[in-house]
Amino acid sequence: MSLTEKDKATVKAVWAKVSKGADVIGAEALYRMLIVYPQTKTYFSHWSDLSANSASVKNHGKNVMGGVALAVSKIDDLTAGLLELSEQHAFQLRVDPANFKILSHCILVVIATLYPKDFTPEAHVAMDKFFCGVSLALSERYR
Ligand code: HNI
Repeated sequence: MSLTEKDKATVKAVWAKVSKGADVIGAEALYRMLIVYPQTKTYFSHWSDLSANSASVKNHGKNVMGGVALAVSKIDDLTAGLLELSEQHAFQLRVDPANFKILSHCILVVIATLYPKDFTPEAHVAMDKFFCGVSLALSERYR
């Protein structure tokens, strides 16, 4: 499953193209997760408004994509690079790690819909492997 040097280069190239739209990707992916996998709404019951483009969804979408940007910068050692985020999700936020795959999938779908030309099969497989690595790294502290 580990990313090859070619995968890493592809992820960085895709990220260079889409990162300027990171806030929009984050908000849309988060909203999509809440609609398609409504069980995920339990983690956000303290928000007053879970609708598309609400301040909470926009703000948290931005936070999540900040985490993805961090992951791209730590792509050579995702486990160490995301350890603090893993710690937070495991012990403070208590998010079931199965949900990392769910949100990763939603981010992938949104990138595909917003950047169809850049989302080639090669980009798809590299990004899929990257998000698998991110999900695994975020699950580290649950062990
Ligand atoms: Ni997640 C907070 C990154 C998946 C529920 N999350 C954060 C923060 C970052 C982040 C960054 C802000 C931390 C801080 O305040 O210092 N989360 C990520 C990343 C992924 C992810 C990179 C996966 C790609 N988080 C998930 C999933 C859920 C989730 C799948 C639940 C379904 N995260 C939360 C919650 C918070 C959170 C809840 C606190 C938000 C708040 O407003 O209270």
